[in-house]
Amino acid sequence: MGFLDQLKEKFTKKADKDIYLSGFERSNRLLRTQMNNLFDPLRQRDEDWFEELMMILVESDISVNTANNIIEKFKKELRVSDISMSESKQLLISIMSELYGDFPLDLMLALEGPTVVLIVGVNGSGKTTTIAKLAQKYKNEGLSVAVAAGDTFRAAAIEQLSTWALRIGVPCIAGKPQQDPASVMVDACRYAKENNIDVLLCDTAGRLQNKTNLMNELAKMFRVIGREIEGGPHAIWLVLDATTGQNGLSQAKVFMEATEVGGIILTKMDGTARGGIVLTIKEETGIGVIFLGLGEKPDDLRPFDKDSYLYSLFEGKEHVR
Ligand SMILES: Nc1nc2c(ncn2[C@@H]2O[C@H](COP(=O)(O)OP(=O)(O)OP(=O)(O)O)[C@@H](O)[C@H]2O)c(=O)[nH]1
Ligand SMILES: [Mg+2]
Repeated sequence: MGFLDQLKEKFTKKADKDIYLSGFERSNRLLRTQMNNLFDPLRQRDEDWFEELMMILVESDISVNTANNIIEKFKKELRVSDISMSESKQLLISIMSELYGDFPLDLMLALEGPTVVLIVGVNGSGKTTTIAKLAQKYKNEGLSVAVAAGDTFRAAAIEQLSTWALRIGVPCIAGKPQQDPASVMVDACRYAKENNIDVLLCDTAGRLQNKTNLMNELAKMFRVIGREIEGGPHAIWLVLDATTGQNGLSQAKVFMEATEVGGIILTKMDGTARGGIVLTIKEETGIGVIFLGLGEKPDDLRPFDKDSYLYSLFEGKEHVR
């Protein structure tokens, strides 16, 4: 069985397949058409063909570096085996899968006490909405959840998170506008310990006025969280707006320098984002995508699944019955 058939077999059994397909539809339609033309059995794999492949990959938001790596590996494998067009498409996908590798998929809960998750990322990337989604997810899983409004920079941010918390039915620990976010974290950690909260999700401000300020503010938050709760924060997740593509990635790198980001949540994948960004992020930062945001509602969060992702990238709706 070829790699694509294996993916299809795995994919058709997944509970999330419809969401993946409809969520990714807009992102991947163009890529799929281009790939189908490229892998037409009547075409020759000459230099022009590889150039076209390079362009398609780069247009799908795979960085030039990553695309070069993929094509180099692809050419090397093709040199040792003379295979048909459709087999070579499978080979390409398997190379992309291998390149992505494997990455932990969800939160590791602390053995004892609350597990603290800090959500960071630039303005408007979707941090607060993602916290609402995560709160809903962990609550659905039977865990006790609280959220902390660590973005005291904008008054509206506190209101936004507390409104979500009320709707989802989880407590929200908030301070006053302009209050030191670290002091909100202290209150939130104490609340979590006293109330046997399993997962504390902390929102942060996304402004990036300068790197030193950002680093200092985040460092202070870590310090106080660590002081209140052993081992905390247990996870630092970076929220990245997929529609900003490689531009967003370079902004994200600033956060990665400032903090130990352990995973990425890629939002707005339901829009016009191009799917290749997932591979670029992993290749350029070594950090994998844990969740995908596929809409604005608390239910619109899906664990990232490599097989489903690759399958919907290359095949899409018309191939799944
Ligand atoms: N379509 C879509 N919209 C999203 C998604 N995630 C967030 N949004 C929207 O993006 C906008 C910004 O989201 P927020 O959650 O406020 O972003 P933020 O990072 O907290 O922004 P700041 O607090 O200003 O730094 C809102 O209109 C959200 O509804 C997603 O997965 N899909
Ligand atoms: Mg926010």
